[in-house]
Amino acid sequence: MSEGPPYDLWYWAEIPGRGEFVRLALEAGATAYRDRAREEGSETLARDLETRSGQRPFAPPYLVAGDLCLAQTANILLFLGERHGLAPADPGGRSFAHQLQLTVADIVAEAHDVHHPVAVGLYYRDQKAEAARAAKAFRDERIPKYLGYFEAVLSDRGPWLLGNDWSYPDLSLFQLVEGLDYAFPRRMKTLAGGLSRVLALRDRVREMPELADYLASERRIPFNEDGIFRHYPELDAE
Ligand SMILES: N[C@@H](CCC(=O)N[C@@H](CS)C(=O)NCC(=O)O)C(=O)O
Repeated sequence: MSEGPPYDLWYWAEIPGRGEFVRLALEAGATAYRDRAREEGSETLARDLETRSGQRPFAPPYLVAGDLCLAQTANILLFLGERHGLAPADPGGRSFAHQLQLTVADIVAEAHDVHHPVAVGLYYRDQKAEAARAAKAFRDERIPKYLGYFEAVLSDRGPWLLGNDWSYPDLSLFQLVEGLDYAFPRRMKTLAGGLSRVLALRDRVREMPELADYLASERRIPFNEDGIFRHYPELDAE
């Protein structure tokens, strides 16, 4: 079985979305990959997804590594982390990295559901009243709870989530904070005082030499209102 790089990453071409968590790990690990839907379009991705069988993905992102096809963002990162040294190799560290990534996945899903609280298949404009209620709870309770958790992890260890070296959950926490800042700038400003370690980590990732070229490139897709983190001013507040 051959599953080493170069890899094929499949993710919607128009949004950073969940694909970005994988992309950041591939980029920071200097791993060769093709971003297939960016090259060939999201229709090609939809066709590719339809024709897969066996260990088939439910939804993008998925990563094709030789004979392997891996889906679920945290699962892909577990694989890349192990294969490319982007996480500790010991069982405790490896598992804690995965645990942190799954926690990021949870808040990412909640951030999405703020603008789609009734149904994924409906437009935001068809669920605006429910979204306003969901946004208030997300802003008031969930953002502080999740980011407070990461703040506590960083105060136990630091300066990175797993201690002295960066690992893939750091890249994901960076992307999460960037996304929340984009979607909820007023709320994030209010919370900033209690999140000094999380925000310092965000800045540290932003300055990583391994990511400098990528973050300055057109490969890095800006947040937008088709993605997971959407800036609807009516859903933000202090
Ligand atoms: N739990 C999965 C979620 C995957 C997912 O929801 N992908 C979205 C794009 S970010 C999608 O295309 N979903 C299609 C669908 O749910 O029907 C992960 O973390 O990768």
